[in-house]
Amino acid sequence: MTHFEATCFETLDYIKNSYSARICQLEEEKKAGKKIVGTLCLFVPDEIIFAAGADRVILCGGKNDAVSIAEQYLPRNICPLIKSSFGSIVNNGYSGVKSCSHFGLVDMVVAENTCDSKKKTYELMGDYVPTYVLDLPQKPEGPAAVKYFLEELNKFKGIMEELTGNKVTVEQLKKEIISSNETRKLLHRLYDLRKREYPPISGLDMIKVMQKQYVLSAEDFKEALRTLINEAEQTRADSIAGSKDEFTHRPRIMISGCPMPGGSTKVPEIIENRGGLIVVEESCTGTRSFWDLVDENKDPMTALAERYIKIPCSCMTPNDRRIDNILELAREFKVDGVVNYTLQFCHGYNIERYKVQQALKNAGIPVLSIETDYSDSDVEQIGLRVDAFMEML
Ligand code: BJ8
Repeated sequence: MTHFEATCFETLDYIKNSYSARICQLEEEKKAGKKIVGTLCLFVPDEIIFAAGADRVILCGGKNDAVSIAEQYLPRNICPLIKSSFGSIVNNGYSGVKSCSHFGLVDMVVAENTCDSKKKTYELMGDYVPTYVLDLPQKPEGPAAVKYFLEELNKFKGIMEELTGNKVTVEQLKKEIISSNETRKLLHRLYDLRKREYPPISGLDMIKVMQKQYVLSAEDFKEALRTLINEAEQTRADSIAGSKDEFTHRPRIMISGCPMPGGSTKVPEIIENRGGLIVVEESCTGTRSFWDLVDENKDPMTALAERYIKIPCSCMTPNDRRIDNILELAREFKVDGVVNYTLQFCHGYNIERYKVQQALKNAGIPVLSIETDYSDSDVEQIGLRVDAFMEML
């Protein structure tokens, strides 16, 4: 038994094993005429998709096996997240081998102009699945950025209306904003439990839960969160599933950087198997996906534009908000050290590493930077560096 099997709640098993049930659900929805939208980035507001009566799945790839397929079409020196996502789409469409069943079910991909690798890949993706690209201002501060993004979101709303044949009403948007905010609040509650000295859930399990957000329906994810929180809240504050000793003296770690889509758990596994305890993730598979709520008292489209443009992605410049968030999270979650996690060839996060390291150094928080891909070739080497880092904390 690993240290963390002791943290498994029943709901965690349900969440981890929910993939096939979700595929059946999507197939049923399609038969009933519902449209399925695939997204690859947090900048695409779910609320607009749901308000149009469509369902959505998040298509970001985290598996290494699709990378080599993509490399037949794309350069090797782009990030594995893009290669994995594109490899799965190509594999589904042409070889007849389904690597990810939900790729074959989407009626449209809604993509976004973020990093160069993504936007150029989307041009190729359009040959395999109808693809709509949402544009973003790259300087996120100030009213001009919100105004531009609002115009883009209004165009996107029109695209969703065309796809589904349904009008997106103000009432429906407000309802979806409230519903998505409920999920965000539940995630806040779950993350609050991780602030305990002995969190009731390991970082690795939490990351697997966040990865399932990509696949599960919004309602099922919300329901699973409610049950998981109930189970977790019932654990004693001073123990983790009755195994207090296992958590004594474990350095509290924040992971910050690139997303970790489903299938990519290499670095968290190494950290927790070598004695660390991940208590928070500053990433798009962590706090960036739920931290800020959408204002429920404003015109819904304006509120969505204001909330989503604030996501501190490294494609934005300046992106000081991310640095502020990292420092704030480090304080709130009482972290002993930060693992700055980046994917190979992700220039945005790799360049931003310098600012992150400087800010953490000034705050007296140790940082370990790991740049990796989805393969297992560097597991030993990362393990040695993590060991040395843990010794320091
Ligand atoms: S909002 S982080 S989900 S773009 S890792 S593909 S940035 S080269 S995934 Fe992302 Fe949206 Fe930003 Fe979040 Fe490019 Fe970097 Fe690859 Fe990335």
